[in-house]
Amino acid sequence: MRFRTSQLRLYLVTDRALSLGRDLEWVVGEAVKGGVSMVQLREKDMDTRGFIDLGSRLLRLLRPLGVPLIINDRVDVALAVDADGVHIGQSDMPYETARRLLGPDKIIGLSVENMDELRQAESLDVDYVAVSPVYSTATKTDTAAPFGLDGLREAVRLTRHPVVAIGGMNENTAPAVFAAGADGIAVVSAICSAPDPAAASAKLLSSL
Ligand code: TZP
Ligand code: MG
Repeated sequence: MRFRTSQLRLYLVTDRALSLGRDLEWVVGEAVKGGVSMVQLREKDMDTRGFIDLGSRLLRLLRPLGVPLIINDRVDVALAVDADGVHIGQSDMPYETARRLLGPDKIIGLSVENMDELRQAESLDVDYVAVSPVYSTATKTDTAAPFGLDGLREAVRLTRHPVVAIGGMNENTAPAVFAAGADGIAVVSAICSAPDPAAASAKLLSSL
């Protein structure tokens, strides 16, 4: 077993630029105190050395707590730090290649941006799919058309994989997303940009 589906429930995706100048380790530590159950380190512009350093530090924080650390896009960084897995998108390394490099025991999550991609993911042994985006969001503007709640419900019906909802997740949107059948929400700004990331995480969980 690579992880428990329940660990997808509150999934933090990091963004240093949205963390109000605070140290990312602190933000992640507080978020986990508030109940975050999985963490994805997402760095789009960091050099490889820095990415590996930061990943190693987060792993030292998270592993003793049993919170999986997932690396966005970079299979090499995930291998270098012995992270728990990777999250890939449709133009990243193909699933089969990532699985071959990472082996059978690591977590691999895949973003799907439409129903065709969701159907294609049925033949892959991915650990979860991220329905992206559920709502449009200022955090990522180069997204596909939002699924909306109806699209999310349809995605949950179609797929055999656990489903994570991403895009515009906050304490107001989360309850309906879970009611639509999502196993988890992946959250950037509602936690990274919160004045108190621990309180924000706890409040998100208590809204469900
Ligand atoms: N992928 C699809 S939407 C998104 C990513 C990384 C950003 C979600 O950010 P927020 O602030 O939780 O809406
Ligand atoms: Mg990607």
